[in-house]
Amino acid sequence: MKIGVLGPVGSGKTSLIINLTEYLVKRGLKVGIITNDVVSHNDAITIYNTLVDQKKILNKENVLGIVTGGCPHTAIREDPSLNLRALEILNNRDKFDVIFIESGGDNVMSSFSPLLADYTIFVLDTSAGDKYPGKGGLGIFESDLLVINKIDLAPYVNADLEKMRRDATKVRKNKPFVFVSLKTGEGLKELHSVLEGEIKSESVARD
Ligand SMILES: Nc1nc2c(ncn2[C@@H]2O[C@H](COP(=O)(O)OP(=O)(O)OP(=O)(O)O)[C@@H](O)[C@H]2O)c(=O)[nH]1
Ligand SMILES: [Mg+2]
Repeated sequence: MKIGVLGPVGSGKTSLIINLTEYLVKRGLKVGIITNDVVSHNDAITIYNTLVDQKKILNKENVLGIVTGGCPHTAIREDPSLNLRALEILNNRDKFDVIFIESGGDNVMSSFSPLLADYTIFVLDTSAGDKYPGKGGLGIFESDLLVINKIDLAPYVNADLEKMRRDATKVRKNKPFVFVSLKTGEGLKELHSVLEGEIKSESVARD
């Protein structure tokens, strides 16, 4: 299953992928990761340092970093050729249950080409205030799962989580969303159970 993770700069995409990979690997799943950065390999290096070097739960061959050199949005939608090639390379290396693809930090209109992702997670940052998700945007409307992250920071920016809940319910209609803090662990149980359910139904549909 290919899971695309996208959202604004610094919202917690890499932190989310690290957390989810740890969770899934502990449950016996094989996970690969592709990161997109605009001008660096920063995210791939963070993932390598955490999951390969420190925690030793991933082989280094399971992580590929792409430098898009331009608009991150283009690399996951209009011209996904670099990411398609990265997927091909990973799939030639091993048989993965899940491959995460992290987009470079982008705006609320970004979305994944269906060629790249079977399932998409849009990550919002509560410390940017409570105006989103209410202001909307393609990624917020259409992602399969909206993760409203950094709720531990809400009091510092007067972000009203109930307003965010009402707005998310309204703009996403019946699509799911979860409130989490990747720092304190709040909400992660719900996030893990939503994701596990999706992975199970995808694998039943495939078999
Ligand atoms: N307080 C707090 N900090 C968080 C949380 N999640 C992530 N962070 C911090 O936010 C910063 C950015 O997190 P990343 O995971 O790198 O965000 P990103 O979306 O991958 O960033 P880019 O790839 O650069 O767009 C890091 O310093 C994280 O430690 C959270 O729930 N609470
Ligand atoms: Mg990142």
